[in-house]
Amino acid sequence: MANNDQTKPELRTRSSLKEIQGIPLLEPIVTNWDRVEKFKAFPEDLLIATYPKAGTTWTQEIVDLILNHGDADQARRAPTHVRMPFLEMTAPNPTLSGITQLEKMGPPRVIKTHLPIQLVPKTFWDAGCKIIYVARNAKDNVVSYFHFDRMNLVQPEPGPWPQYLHKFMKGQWWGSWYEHVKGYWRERENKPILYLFFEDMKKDPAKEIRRISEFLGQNTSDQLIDNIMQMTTFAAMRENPMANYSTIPETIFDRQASEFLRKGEVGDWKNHFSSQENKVFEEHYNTMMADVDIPFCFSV
Ligand code: PPS
Repeated sequence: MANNDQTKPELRTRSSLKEIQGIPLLEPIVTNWDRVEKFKAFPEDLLIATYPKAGTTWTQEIVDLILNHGDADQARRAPTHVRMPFLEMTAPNPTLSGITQLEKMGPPRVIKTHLPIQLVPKTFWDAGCKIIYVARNAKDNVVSYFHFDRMNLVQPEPGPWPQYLHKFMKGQWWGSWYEHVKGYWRERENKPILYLFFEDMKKDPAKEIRRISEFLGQNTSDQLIDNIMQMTTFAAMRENPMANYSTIPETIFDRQASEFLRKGEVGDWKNHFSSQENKVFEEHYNTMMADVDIPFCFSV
């Protein structure tokens, strides 16, 4: 048993939660919240916002390649979280602390966040920064999040799947999926937000890469779009050490529990939801989403 304890670093590292404006976040993020609030954005900065596990890393890689005109070597200059820091994340390792990284960078910066729209620092709106929001259907999103919480030893303990599904429905770390996707959806016409869907990226990646390129004001040729599409397939990114988070130590990412790039599919929820869970989930989903019409797709 003693040996087992030594091989279970999650007992020491999994974070507790604290709330900001009713949104539960990892405790170190809340402790350092004043740095997020005081953050100064440049007008040229781009924010990539998602509910966790909705396709952030994929979109980051596409954006970085577009901005670097498809230069693969340039896109391999550093791991994802160093090239495009995670705004609110804070950790003892400075390369994992978003604001510490961002303060060393000049514009234009590409910044990742999982914050719901009401917690996005005002500086981004004041500076008129563009935002790319990526949404993923709730069922695949919760499955991906479950496996991520099993492997990420900093996140709170996921517990068994049935209970995890209920936690997701109630709103868990980084808050309610429902409110998150609705918040950005409602603002997409008033603010410079490009709202994308993971499922569209799977169905027609070239089309979505072109939309991103146009949103960024880049003139990307069809050939370059095709090259970027090839460099950002699930298989290509899974093999790319600068895009697959393999540089994160095993004490944080337990790859025996799950890979970061796990399956990358639409419809994997069918392998996880029992028919009863699906029924209860759908009833709840229909209630929660009754006030909006966001065209989510649950299979392709
Ligand atoms: S995080 O931790 O919130 O930043 O995670 P995020 O990057 O948002 O989501 C991880 C899921 O996205 C899948 N992924 C991809 N799918 C298809 N193609 C590409 N290129 C790709 N890159 C990442 C990744 O596999 C996770 O989904 P699951 O379903 O768990 O595999």
